[in-house]
Amino acid sequence: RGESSTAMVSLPSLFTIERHILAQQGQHPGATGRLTNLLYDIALAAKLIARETTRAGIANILGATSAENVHGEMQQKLDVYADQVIFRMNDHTGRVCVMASEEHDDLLPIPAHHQPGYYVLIYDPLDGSSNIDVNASIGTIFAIHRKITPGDGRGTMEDVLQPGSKLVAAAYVIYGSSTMLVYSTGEGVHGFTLDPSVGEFLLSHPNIQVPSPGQYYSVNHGRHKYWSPGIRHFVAWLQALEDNDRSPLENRYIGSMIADFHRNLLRGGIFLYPADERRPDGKLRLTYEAQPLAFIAAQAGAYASDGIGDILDLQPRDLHQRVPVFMGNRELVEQAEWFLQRYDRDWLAEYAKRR
Ligand code: P6P
Repeated sequence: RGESSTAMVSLPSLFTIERHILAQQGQHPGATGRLTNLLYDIALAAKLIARETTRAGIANILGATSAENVHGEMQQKLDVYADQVIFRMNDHTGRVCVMASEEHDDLLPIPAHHQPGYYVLIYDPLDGSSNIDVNASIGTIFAIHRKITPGDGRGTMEDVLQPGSKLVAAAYVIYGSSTMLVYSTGEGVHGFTLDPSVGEFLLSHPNIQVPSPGQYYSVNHGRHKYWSPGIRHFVAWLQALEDNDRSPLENRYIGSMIADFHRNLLRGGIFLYPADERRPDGKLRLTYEAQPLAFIAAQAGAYASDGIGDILDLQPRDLHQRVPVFMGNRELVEQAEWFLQRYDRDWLAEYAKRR
């Protein structure tokens, strides 16, 4: 008989997201497990959406539906699928008191026959969906608040429109060459890669911290003619046009915010979608795009600004309000703030009235 081998089989890091979430809960003695279970539900929704995104071409869910979403954008079928999966995964668990989605004008109440819960779930089911048909990376974004209105009934708009600094947790999923889920509950930022063969998100990027100095900048140069003087000067600074003893940053822009944000988080850099002549408040949405990513950025040692100050300090006025966005290494974002202060005082004064 051969020697009995005592060598352990080499197992990949089998630290699943469920185990990680449970371990994080363990660090909060008073934790009830409600947030833990909500995060489990989010991870499961992400697996279901990931399965469809990889099958989009085969499952003939490419292409737009005949429906338009609240912003008049043609709804891609995968958008609709992702939106419904997330809602149905959370409408009956008794963990959520109200939901809100990029795809719906108004709040999504918990159905009358289900018990409402303690958390508020706001989400962008499939950001960058215009990239589905060209097979570019797309993403899902989640923001989780506590219910703040009295009583244990259904949540209201007041529960949804809270500053990002009040977030309990935030997460994004990026459906790219692999599917990753990145989340934070305020205890650092942790990335998990989906192993489709076992259907598990396995810890692959523990304690993500943005590297410094940043190497990349992500902006849509096609909008240069609409940019303010401050933005033009800032982008020229990023390109080191006037500065012979400084190297330019590399430009990378996919046009899918999650993909651009994720690269800058892992490699160091800045993603910006500034206000311009055609978009006086920028393009990106505060409650389900900028706030959750600003929460994650802050937990990863990075910073997110609207050009004046920390996005986490903004008090949302409207569920779908837009906000200028500068997210990444603090020194790069603060440099953008400096150029706006130096060259765009009129725009800043106008914007500050709406802020
Ligand atoms: P533009 C995708 O439609 C999106 O909302 C973000 O994901 C992305 O960063 C941005 O719009 C791209 O906008 O104007 O550069 O095409």
